[in-house]
Amino acid sequence: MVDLAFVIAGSEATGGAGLQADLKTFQQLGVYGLGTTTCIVSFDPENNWGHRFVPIDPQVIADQIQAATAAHNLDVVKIGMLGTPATIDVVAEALGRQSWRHVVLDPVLICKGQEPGAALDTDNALRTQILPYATVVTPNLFEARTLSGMDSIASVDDLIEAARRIHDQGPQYVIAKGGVELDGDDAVDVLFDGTDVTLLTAPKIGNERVSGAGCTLAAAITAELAKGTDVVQAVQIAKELVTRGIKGRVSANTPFDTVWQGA
Ligand code: PXL
Repeated sequence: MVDLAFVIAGSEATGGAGLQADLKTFQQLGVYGLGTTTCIVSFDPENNWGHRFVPIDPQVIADQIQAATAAHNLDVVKIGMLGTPATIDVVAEALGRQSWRHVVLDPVLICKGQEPGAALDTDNALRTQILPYATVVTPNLFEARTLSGMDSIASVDDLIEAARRIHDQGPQYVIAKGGVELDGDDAVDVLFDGTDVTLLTAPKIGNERVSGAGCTLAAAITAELAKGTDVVQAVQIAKELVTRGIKGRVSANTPFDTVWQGA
């Protein structure tokens, strides 16, 4: 029988990130995926590819989750972009309605190209209402800074400290991603399970961020967990898939290339 994975995330209309990247990743790893749309992001090609963001009505989000969870017995879910406190309310309520073997949270606080600082209420709602449900959380450097409350993360040691502080807020596993923003030749991710720190390193592939890398990493972890893979191995498989997907990236007219999950 095929394993199932559920994702609650935003649609990103160019196909590079969000729900589209998540479902492609599930398929690539041999997992049957289904998704609930929280919001619709349409980059604006006439305005420097800025984000046009439309939240889905909370009742419609609740309806989608009801349909998905009634149709299938789901126990592994990825949470991607939520975007508003009202969305976070309805998703938190749904997470609390049943038990989950794994909740993988990609704490999308802001997308590439968006103005920071506009969304403090959303950041706080994500921290207090969703983070405690997460078994695995995958912050990038900016998100790790926000969730840990640290002023700056400039080294791998800082990243480890951030992972510890985020772990204290509930998740069993924290994967704090250094990416291209942390200095050095390697892309370093820190995996902290409350006891041990594991460093995952791969040589950086250029110094440009690639759209969909974070979504794809968390989705690949989710797919592997759905198949019963343990967390450490799931993270390793996910990192390899993302590294291949960045090497084989799809170029576009957008300012960012995008990950190719099928590479
Ligand atoms: O890459 C983060 C991300 C996640 N989800 C959606 C997005 C983006 C970035 O644009 O639009 C829906």
